[in-house]
Amino acid sequence: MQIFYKTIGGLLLCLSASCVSAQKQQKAQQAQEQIRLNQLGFYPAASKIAVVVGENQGGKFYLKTADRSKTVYTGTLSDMKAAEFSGRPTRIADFSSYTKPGTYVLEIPGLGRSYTFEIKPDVHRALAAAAIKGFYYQRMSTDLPEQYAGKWHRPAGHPDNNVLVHPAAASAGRPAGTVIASPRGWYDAGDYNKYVVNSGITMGTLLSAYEDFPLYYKAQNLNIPESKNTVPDLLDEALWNLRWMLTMQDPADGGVYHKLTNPVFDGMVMPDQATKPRYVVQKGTAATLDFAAVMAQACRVFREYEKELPGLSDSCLTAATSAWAWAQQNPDVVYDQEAMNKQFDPDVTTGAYGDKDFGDERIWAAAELYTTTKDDSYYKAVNMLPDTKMPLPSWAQVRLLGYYTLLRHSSNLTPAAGKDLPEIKKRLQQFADQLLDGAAANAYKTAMGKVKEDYIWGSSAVAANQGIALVQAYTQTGNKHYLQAALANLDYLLGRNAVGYSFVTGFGDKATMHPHHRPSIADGIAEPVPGLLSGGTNANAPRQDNCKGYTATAPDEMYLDDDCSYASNEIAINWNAPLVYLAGALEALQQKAGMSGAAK
Ligand code: 9MR
Repeated sequence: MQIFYKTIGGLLLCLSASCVSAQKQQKAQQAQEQIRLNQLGFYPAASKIAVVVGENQGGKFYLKTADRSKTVYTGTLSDMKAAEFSGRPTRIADFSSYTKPGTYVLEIPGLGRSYTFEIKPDVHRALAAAAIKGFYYQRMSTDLPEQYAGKWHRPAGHPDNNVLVHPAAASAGRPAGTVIASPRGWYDAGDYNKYVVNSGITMGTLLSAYEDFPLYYKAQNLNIPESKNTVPDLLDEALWNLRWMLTMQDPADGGVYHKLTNPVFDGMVMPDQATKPRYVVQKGTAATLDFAAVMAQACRVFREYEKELPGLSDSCLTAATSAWAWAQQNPDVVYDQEAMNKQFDPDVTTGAYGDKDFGDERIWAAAELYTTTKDDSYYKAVNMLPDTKMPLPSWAQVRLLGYYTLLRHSSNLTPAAGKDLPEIKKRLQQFADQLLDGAAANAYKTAMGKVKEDYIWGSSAVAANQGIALVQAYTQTGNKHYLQAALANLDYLLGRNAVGYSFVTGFGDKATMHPHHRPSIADGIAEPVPGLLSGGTNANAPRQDNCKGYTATAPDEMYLDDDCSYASNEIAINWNAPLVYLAGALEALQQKAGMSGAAK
C-alpha cells in the first residue's frame, strides 16, 4: 500500500484515509514483530514467555481472546534488559500461570498486539508431522502426486539409475565410467545431491526418534504413499533414504562412496529439469563409519518389521559389518575435495562434508554395532571415552549419537559397556546443566544463543540438537527442568529469537518464506514447500554467501529471508531431523511431563 505523507514543521502528516489505515497497519505489523514468541503457541501447563523488543515504558500486558473481546490475564512486563549481543532493550511477558486452552493475543499498551497463538495440548502436533513430511518432499527418483504433495506436487527428478563411477572412486571391479544404479534417497538440502556423511547423522537422528518414542510414531499418519501399510510412516520415510544408502556401498569390499553428485551445483530449476551426469566419488572413512552406524541401528529397528520387510534387517547388519571391516582396514581415508580435483577429472565443486577426524564416527559405529549384536569386540575396538567432552552433534561430530544409543539400551547391554554407563550418564547430565546454566538470566531465556558461537551455518540445528540433549537428560533423570529448556529451544525456532522469525516454512505468521531451496524457488508457488527448517541466523553469513541485503551487525540478528542467502536460509536434512526429534519428543512427552495440563 502506498502511503502519502506531507511534512509540516518537522511532523509527518497523512494526507488521506488510506494513508492513516496504512500507518495503522504498519504499526500493527511492527508490534507483532516486536513481540517475540512461539508463533504456534503453548502447552497449557508449560512455561509461556514472550520477549518484547524495543523501547517501551513497561507496565502491564494483557492476554486477550483472539477477538480481543475479553482480557483473560493481566501481567506486568519485567524490567528492561539489554539483549546480550545487540544491546537492544527487551522485556519479558510471562503468562505461564494462565493455563486455559484457547486462541489468544498478547496486547501491550502503547505498542500493540502479538500474532494470534493457541494454548492447547498437542500444540506442536502438526509441526511434528510436517517436519517428517518435509523429507517426503525431498524424495528423489519418484513423482510427488497431488494426493500426497498438495499444491507442491511435481514430477520425479534424478532417477539415478545411470550413475558413473568417478575416476577417484575407481576400483578393479568398477573402473572409472562404470555405470551403477543408485536411486532414491533425499535431496540433501537446497541442492540436488546426496551425501552419505550428512545422511548419517540425519538417519541416526530419525531412527533414534523412533527408538525413543515408538508408540507415538506408530500412531502417526503423514499421508505419504506408504501410509496404509503396517510400518510406521516415519520408518517408511527413512526407508526411502536407507535403500539409497545401501547402494552406496561397494559390494566388492564394503567401502562406501562419499557422495553421489553432479560435478557442479544445478541451476535454480525443478528436479526433473536437472539432468546433468551424476557420479559416485571416492570412498572414505567418515562415510563408511557413518554408514556402518546407520545400518547397525536400522538392523535393530527393522527387526520388528521382518514380516513386512523380509530380510531387510539382516541385510542391514551384513552391510554394517562389512563397512566396519573396511573402515578398520582403511582407518584414515579423508575426503579432500581439493586434492581429489588436482588428481582427477571432472572436478567436483559441490558440498564437501570433508571431515578429517574420525574418532567420533568410530565411537558411534562401534556403539551401534555393539548394541545391535551385543558383541563386546566392537565396544572394545575403540576408546569410548577418549576425553570428558560432550560435543554437540553435527554432521562432523557424532559421538553423542553413540552415547544416546548406549543409554537408551542400558538395561540390555553386557558389562563391557555397563561399566561406563554411570559415567556417560553423569556427563550427559553435566552437559545438560551447562546448557541450562545462565539461560534463564538471558534476554531470550533459551539455552540456544547463550554464546555467539551458537550462531553458525545451520544454527537452527544447534538449537534443535541442544533440545535433543536436554530431552535425553530428562529421559535419564526425570528432571523436568531439562524438558522445559528443550521446549524453550523449540520456542526459539518458532519465533522467540532475535530476528522474530519462525524458521520452519509454513508454520507461524512470520515464517521463512524464501529459503534457498531449488523446488521452492522454481515451482512458481508463492509458499515455500512446508515443514522445512531454515538454517537460520549465522554470524558469518554475509561473507560466506555474499548475498546482498544483510543489515544486521549483531551475531544473533544475521539472518536474511532471501533465497540468495544459502548461509543463513538454506534448508537441509540434517537440520530437519533434529526438528523432527525435538517436536516429536515434546509431543510424545507432554502428558507424562504434566505440560498438557492433563497429567496428575
Ligand atoms: O551444513 C554445512 C555447513 O556446516 C558448512 O559450513 C557448509 C559449507 O561447507 O556446508 C553446509 O552443508 C551444505 C552442503 O555442503 C551442500 N548441501 C547444502 C548444505 C547446507 O548448506
